[in-house]
Amino acid sequence: MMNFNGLIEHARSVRVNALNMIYRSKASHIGSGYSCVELLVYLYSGWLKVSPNLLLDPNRDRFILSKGHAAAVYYAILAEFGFIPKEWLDKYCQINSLLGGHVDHNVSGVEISTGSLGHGLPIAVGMALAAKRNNKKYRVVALLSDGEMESGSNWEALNMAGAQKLDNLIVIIDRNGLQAMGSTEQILPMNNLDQRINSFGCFCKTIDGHNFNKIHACFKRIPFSSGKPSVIIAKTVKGKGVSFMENKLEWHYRSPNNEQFEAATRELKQL
Ligand SMILES: Cc1ncc(C[n+]2csc(CCOP(=O)(O)OP(=O)(O)O)c2C)c(N)n1
Repeated sequence: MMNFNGLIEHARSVRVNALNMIYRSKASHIGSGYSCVELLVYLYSGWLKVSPNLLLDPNRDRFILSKGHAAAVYYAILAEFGFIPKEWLDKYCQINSLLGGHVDHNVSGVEISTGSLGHGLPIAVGMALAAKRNNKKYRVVALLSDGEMESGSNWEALNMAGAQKLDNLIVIIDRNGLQAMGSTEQILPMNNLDQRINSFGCFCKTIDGHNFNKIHACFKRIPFSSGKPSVIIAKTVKGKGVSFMENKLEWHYRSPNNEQFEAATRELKQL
């Protein structure tokens, strides 16, 4: 049985660390990171069969953060779960730091570099196909943003994943409804996203992406259907955890000033 209190504590710690990193370096994408904290904490708290000792194990599960601009939160996750030293976070986005503003595979625990949207899922499909061909049991998880579903490469990849019956592939779409310059619905509506995904031979479920009970209930059932990729549309809130950032477009690029940093720190302590 999982201890959800422990997971909530990890989520708080990751949000605090990412806030410090982004404030210190005047970097961006805090809202993008905050929307996927619970999903990442859940995956790294035990669901993924990967650990700092298993980095080169050919049977390890593979995780790809396709929305590589959420690097601050992902690096905070890697530090939280022992893949990199916590002190490295202090140098995030600074000269001579290994930790830059987009996810880099030179960092221990990172499978592939990401940041140019639309590439994570096609690579994940290749990895999942390789597992099937080589009779390996590992699973491949790709976490995408919703705006990223505007890239045709993702639909090509889903089409292939369904056709190849990749039930070792798990796709999570961080459905926070906002992208860089507006809402996803203003920029390119995603009508019937779940039905469109299912029509490619995948099995899609929609969950609350911040609720550990719901996330756990969903992940226990993977694969949702034998012979089909499992796709999770995780309904999330961009900027989740800090009231004045939640669902606010400007927190895609904005970096907190002193007052905002202090107010956010106070709120995160009370969560
Ligand atoms: C191929 C490509 N084009 C443009 C960008 C610039 N860019 C960075 S984040 C972003 C959109 C963010 O919205 P979304 O993809 O929904 O992610 P969110 O941060 O909301 O989770 C864009 C267009 C990019 N990283 N890659």
